Amino acid sequence: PAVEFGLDAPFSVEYHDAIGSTNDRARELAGEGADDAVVLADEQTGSRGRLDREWSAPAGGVWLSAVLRPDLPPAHAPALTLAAAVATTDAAREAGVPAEIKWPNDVLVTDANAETARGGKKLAGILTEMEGEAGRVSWVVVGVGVNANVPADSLPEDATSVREEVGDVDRRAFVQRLLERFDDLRADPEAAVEAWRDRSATLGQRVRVETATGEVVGEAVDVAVPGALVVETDDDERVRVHAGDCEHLRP
Ligand code: BT5
Repeated sequence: PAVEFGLDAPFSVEYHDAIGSTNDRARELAGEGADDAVVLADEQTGSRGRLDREWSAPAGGVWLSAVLRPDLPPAHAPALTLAAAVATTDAAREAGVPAEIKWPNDVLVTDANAETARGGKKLAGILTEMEGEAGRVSWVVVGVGVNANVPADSLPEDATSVREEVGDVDRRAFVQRLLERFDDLRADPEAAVEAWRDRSATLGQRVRVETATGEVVGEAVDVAVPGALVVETDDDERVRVHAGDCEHLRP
């Protein structure tokens, strides 16, 4: 059963020892009119990544989803994903893990062998879902999954955890820090984008992005408000990419 989590954060927190997916529960709460609510779980049994990919969420992680009702056009919602990525990166860094962000939503441990340019192992991911009406957002659910106190051998091969990198972290303090930082940035897309730039593993890299309308290859030169990646292609065209899987290529 859900219990209240004694957290001093600008969100009410509903805690579950185990749940299917915190994003699914958050969507349910959103449908009931919730606002500034967070669902947090120790373990998820049916969690999702983007494009319905599977997400491993064993006991000991930080699995949470925030329900928000921002007064925004849907096109501005990506800034919330960037804000969550920044908040997660900062919480990880404070826990002693050198983290950076791969566009748009992967938090990676900084690759000590920078020659590969591919980025380090994945520590956290973000899944943003929303519903809108008449050109405005009615609710957004921002789901954040952080491999906190979980053994790396219960994760996919390209993944790592806080435990694996530096040892266990105080999850309550971690969540508190993450939510406070997210709260600082969520109403300020410019600040979120600025902070995202500073923590980016993608800018300056040669990338291939799979978008719904085809593939874009070139150098990632900037991220623009509210969250588009700007890619300079080989024929010197600047293309804005709004969504898609991004791969760092060898230079
Ligand atoms: C993501 O998807 O990175 C978004 C993950 C969001 C998970 C959170 S947990 C709380 C909330 N509730 C949910 O049900 N979901 C959210 P994507 O970029 O599509 O990456 C998915 C891919 O990452 C998978 O195909 C695997 O290759 C890999 N993967 C799966 N589990 C992982 C893990 N725990 N750590 C690192 N990588 C993982």
